[in-house]
Amino acid sequence: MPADSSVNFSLLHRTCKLVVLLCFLHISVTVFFYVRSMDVRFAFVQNQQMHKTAPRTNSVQAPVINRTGKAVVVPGGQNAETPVKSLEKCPETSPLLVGPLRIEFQDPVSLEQIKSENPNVQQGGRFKPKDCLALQKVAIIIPFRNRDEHLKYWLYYLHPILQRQQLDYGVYVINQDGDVTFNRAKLLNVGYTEALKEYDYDCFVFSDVDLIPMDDRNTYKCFSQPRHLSVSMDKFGFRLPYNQFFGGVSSLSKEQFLKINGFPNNYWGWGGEDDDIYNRVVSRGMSVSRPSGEVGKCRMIRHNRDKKNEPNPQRFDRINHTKETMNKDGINSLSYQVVKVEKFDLYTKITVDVGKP
Ligand code: UDH
Ligand code: NGS
Repeated sequence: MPADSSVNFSLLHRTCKLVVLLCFLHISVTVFFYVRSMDVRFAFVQNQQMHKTAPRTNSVQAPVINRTGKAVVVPGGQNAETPVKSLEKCPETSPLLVGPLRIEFQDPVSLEQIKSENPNVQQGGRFKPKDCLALQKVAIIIPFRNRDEHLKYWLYYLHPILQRQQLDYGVYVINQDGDVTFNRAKLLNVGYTEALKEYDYDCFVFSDVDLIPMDDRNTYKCFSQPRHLSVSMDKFGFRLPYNQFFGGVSSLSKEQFLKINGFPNNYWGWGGEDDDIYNRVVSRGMSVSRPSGEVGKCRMIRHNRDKKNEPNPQRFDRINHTKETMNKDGINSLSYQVVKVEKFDLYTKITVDVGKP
């Protein structure tokens, strides 16, 4: 081999070595920066996720009221003075309302279905909005015996409505034990008393189990005067049967309820107890507030007269004497025995012995 070709070869060899070395260096530097950028990206994603989940963790905690009167949510263990997220009050009119609703009772509904469609309802039928502070704490009291099919429709329709109304609410089914004559008003008094043992409710909605509102603008809350909500029922051709009618669904604040000494305890059987409540309201200088006929439309689930709830022959005499009897017959003279309290997924059932006529 000639000498100059051997020099050329050695030069080529060295050049190749250098190129390979440079390539290796280049790859190392690229890999180094790539791995570093992955670390940063991972940390960023982790950080983002923490930010996303943090308010959810906070929102299940009870808000406290700070010195400015604003509710703040504080994470457990931290100084209560450190505001993390403040819950604004919910608006006067919920932005979630949709207006008229289609209500029908042809297809059966199951409790499992209702539960899965209302994942935010807590055990015992409790709910409060996550993103704002509800304006009222409402206990919904249902007088009950042997109407499980009606109760399913009630839960099916009312839970979504009440959540859209942004209420802090609980559902209490007051089940009359035994088979003595039914006493609707006394059961409602029991519901008021028992619900208050559980939570500081400031408003009470008393609803028959078979009445469903046809418009979610008919808010199940309290007003400056006792409210009658079931003002245009399908069975009365969507109008009031008479001006003083206060039956079906009504609401009273705690203050209004106490002002009338609650409801009468001695109306056994069907009829008149709602007229007595109306008399109590007006005799204490209050009036009845109502939604419009359009917003107050509701449907009743058709049924036959229940056993042990025959028309009460004493009702006419009793409603003629409300003024004289209301001070000693009411929440101040209520006596009953709780037989059982059951916390179901969608409601609290309280079985009570209300005595006999
Ligand atoms: N209730 C029960 N079980 C009873 C009786 C009454 O759960 O055995 C409750 C229930 O919430 C009902 C409310 O009390 O919605 C009022 O009951 P009601 O049956 O006195 O009043 P309603 O207007 O029916 O529902 C009146 C008799 C209808 C007879 C119709 C005949 N076609
Ligand atoms: C009145 C009853 C009320 C009852 C209303 C509607 O006559 O308790 O009918 O009844 N008052 C008296 O009997 C004194 S309903 O047709 O919904 O069953 O709420």
